[in-house]
Amino acid sequence: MSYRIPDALIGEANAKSAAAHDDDYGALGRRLSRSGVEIDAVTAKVAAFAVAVPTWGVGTGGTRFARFPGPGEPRGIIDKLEDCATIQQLTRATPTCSPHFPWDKVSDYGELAERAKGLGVGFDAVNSNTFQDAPGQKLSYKFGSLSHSEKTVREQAVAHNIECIEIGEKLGSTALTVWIADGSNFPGQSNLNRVFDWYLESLSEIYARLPANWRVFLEHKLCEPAFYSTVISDWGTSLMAAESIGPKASCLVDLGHHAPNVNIEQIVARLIRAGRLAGFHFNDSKYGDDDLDTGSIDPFRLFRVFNELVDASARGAPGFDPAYMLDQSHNVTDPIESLMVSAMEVQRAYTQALLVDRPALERAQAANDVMLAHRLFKAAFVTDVSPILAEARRRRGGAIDPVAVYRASKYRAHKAKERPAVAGSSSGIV
Ligand code: LRH
Ligand code: MN
Repeated sequence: MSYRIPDALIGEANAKSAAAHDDDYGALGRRLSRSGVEIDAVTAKVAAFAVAVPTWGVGTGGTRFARFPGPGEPRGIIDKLEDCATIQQLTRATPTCSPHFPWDKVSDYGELAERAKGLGVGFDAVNSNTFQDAPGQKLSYKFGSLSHSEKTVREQAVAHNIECIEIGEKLGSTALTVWIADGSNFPGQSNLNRVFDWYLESLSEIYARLPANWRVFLEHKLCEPAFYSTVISDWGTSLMAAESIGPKASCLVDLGHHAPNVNIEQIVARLIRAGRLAGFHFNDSKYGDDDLDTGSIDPFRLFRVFNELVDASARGAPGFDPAYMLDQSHNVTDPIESLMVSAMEVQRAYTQALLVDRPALERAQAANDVMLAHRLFKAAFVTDVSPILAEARRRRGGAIDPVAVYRASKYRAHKAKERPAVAGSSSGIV
């Protein structure tokens, strides 16, 4: 029988910290009510907020140089689902996971859906993979996939994406995320226009196989693994593709996929305006696509992004229904701890954005009272909303302090016994 954290452990821990938590929650509630904000209304919204966990994130990540697996590494999708369920059990913020194929391939997806249901985890968008050559694959993606110069390779990539849709249907998913590594390393290596035509041709064949209630998320990325040109390199190209493919296509923003210092919240505002914001792959970065823990480097940027999302929701922006997912690589921490903390940091940015006094901000902006506008904006960001996050968890049966309960449970040590270590170190992101 594989170890699960007993819910009683959460109850005991919450009971121990209840008095301090209630005191903090009460104090914040009194402070917020002085500015006309009813704390329980905010907590209710936060409790309903969810972000999906990437199945490829629960194992230790690595770089091209090395990967240093930790104890109790998940051996396959069933172990990954167990770990996703543990993150959900303690945070109550991650009811779904986002699978990746063929990394999560199994022979019976009906059985997988049952196992996931039994663990209390659902499936968000499925991710296709035409950036690696799978064992036994006929044609290589070395020179591209959906935009490859050879029709046979494009057709192989299209077939893989259609297979991902069919798998997703069995798992109860309703979206396909398509990120392709296609690009070039040398000027002249590829025709920058023709590769986009081939990509659109391939994508329209995938689009034609989308079930009525499905969406396709196009994920842009500035560079890596291609370092001269990338076919879907930025939001503009992604929007051109989505608008030419059809209404079920939209643009997914991975926070790490932009040039340094790009104003990502403005890109988000433009995609919302176009009614084509698919959602997010949340992470953080300092240099490139570092896939660091969300909110660990630039929490103010995350807040600025959520300010655009809350503003859009408040004004009822047409077609506004973004999917929230984490996409990180945990090279030096316990992935479960990183994913729990990151899910909470996403909730934190959302909560802070809910506290922006929008009518007052709008008046200050209209009056060009720059300092007042900035201070009103910043005031929400500097509010410590930790008691609201903890209360939202507690009301959903989660832990006031998920990391403390996780450590007290010795879950990782239990898994180290259950999951014999795979010999030898390797490199690569998963
Ligand atoms: C590409 C990416 C994409 C995933 C992969 C694991 O950098 O962000 O979303 O498929 O990471
Ligand atoms: Mn991503």
